[in-house]
Amino acid sequence: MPALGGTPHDSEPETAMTPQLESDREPCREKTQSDDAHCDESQPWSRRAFLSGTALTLCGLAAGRAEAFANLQAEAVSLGHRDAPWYPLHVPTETSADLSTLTCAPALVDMGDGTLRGVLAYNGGFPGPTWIARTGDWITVKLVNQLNEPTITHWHGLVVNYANDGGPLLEIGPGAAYDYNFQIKQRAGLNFYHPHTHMLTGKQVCLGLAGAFIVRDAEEDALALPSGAYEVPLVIRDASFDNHGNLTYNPTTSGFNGKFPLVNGTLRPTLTVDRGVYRFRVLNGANARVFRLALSNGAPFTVIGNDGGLLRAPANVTPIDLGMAERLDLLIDFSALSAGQTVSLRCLAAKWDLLQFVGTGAPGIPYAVPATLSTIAPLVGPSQPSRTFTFDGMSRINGLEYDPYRIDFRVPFGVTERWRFKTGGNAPHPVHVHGASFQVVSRTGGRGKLYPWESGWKDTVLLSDRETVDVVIRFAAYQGEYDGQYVMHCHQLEHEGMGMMTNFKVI
Ligand SMILES: [Cu+2]
Repeated sequence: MPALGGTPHDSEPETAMTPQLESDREPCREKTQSDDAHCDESQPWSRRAFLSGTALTLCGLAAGRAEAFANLQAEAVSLGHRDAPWYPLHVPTETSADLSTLTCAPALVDMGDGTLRGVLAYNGGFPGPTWIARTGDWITVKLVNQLNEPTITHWHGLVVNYANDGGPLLEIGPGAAYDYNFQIKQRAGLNFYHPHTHMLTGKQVCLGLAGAFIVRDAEEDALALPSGAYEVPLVIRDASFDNHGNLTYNPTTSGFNGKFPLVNGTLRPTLTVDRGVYRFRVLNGANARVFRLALSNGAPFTVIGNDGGLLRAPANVTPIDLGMAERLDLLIDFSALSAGQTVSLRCLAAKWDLLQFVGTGAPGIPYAVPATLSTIAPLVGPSQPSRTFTFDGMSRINGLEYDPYRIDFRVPFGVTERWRFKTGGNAPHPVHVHGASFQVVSRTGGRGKLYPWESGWKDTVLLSDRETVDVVIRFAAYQGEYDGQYVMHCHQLEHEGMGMMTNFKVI
């Protein structure tokens, strides 16, 4: 694994990409009555909220908080400066498999700068608590909806039956609760829980409802990977504030495009690192942004895992395009980073420094990556596609917008199929399938190749403009008219909300 050099802390690198709030901020204006409704009603993709008159917003949560807004203005000015403040990376609270209640509610959180900002939170956390469970554990948790609109939680990456999958028809109203009860039957990996509420997913995720769900198993244990303080989840997303400094959801026709990045809900985060190897569990938690991840000194990442857990073998690679809802398991060796030196995790596409690492100079844990991480048998499917799905425009699959009551196709249980995903444009379309993981076998058109982080098992694959991607998939966990009902959809959440989703059953 390559060891990093760094940049002395006191010399500003020429290519620094400090997130700029000043030029991107929404114009200062007086709060008007329409502000209390701006999150929804004017947006055509929020047709459900429009129709129902649902008006959950953060807008009223901290209304009149002029003080917070003044702080934001002062901060925005300072950000044009090389001494822009960086704040310690927040690491979400961990919870074990036996968490009994998961409550969705508005909350005020500090994103690092001391200002309390309105978000929607799971158990008060932004992101929500990081679940740490093991294969075989049972999850028995009550979801409590303290929002003023429906919600339901989906366990992205966890293979569960219909009743536990959090699909759009399972939503619960304000004040209601939903009982989940399922066993984790899959291998170790980083998963992602978030609302999957019909036509409200994009808004609820954007306003803060998301968290990491880590599964561990004996295979992973045997690798003795960096752990404790040396294993850090990184939930990366973009965000925008309203005039009161609260998170806001203001998508355009091309999706929500936040003005600045957050990692684990922290503005301009910094993490002090010892001279050793760290394991980062990375999730793209954005609604509509692909991150092109790289380190500021050009060193490659060592990728050891992705959506579905460990890869067969580590891969040293940079940059990495990480689509929405995709995950990475990365090792970074900071053994060459001396006290006070910095190196940053960047998004080359947005020209943002996402996270600044600052060396402590203290000895860390060395780690030699094994040449083989896992045994992954290739899933052998047909040479020709069993089914083809075209992702049309911004709202259709095979020409159809989502209808929660229409079953579009049925898949035989236990049979290996080859699914083809195609698009002519309006990408990125990260295609996510519920109910099974798949293996990506080809990409033609567009980027024209597969990448090391797409090997092994995946549940989300990035489809860029004019690409055709084939995956091999086999549903072998749940089946039946009820238990076997799942969705497949685009994880550009505004596309999903507009209808780029389909129902199917595993029979
Ligand atoms: Cu899409």
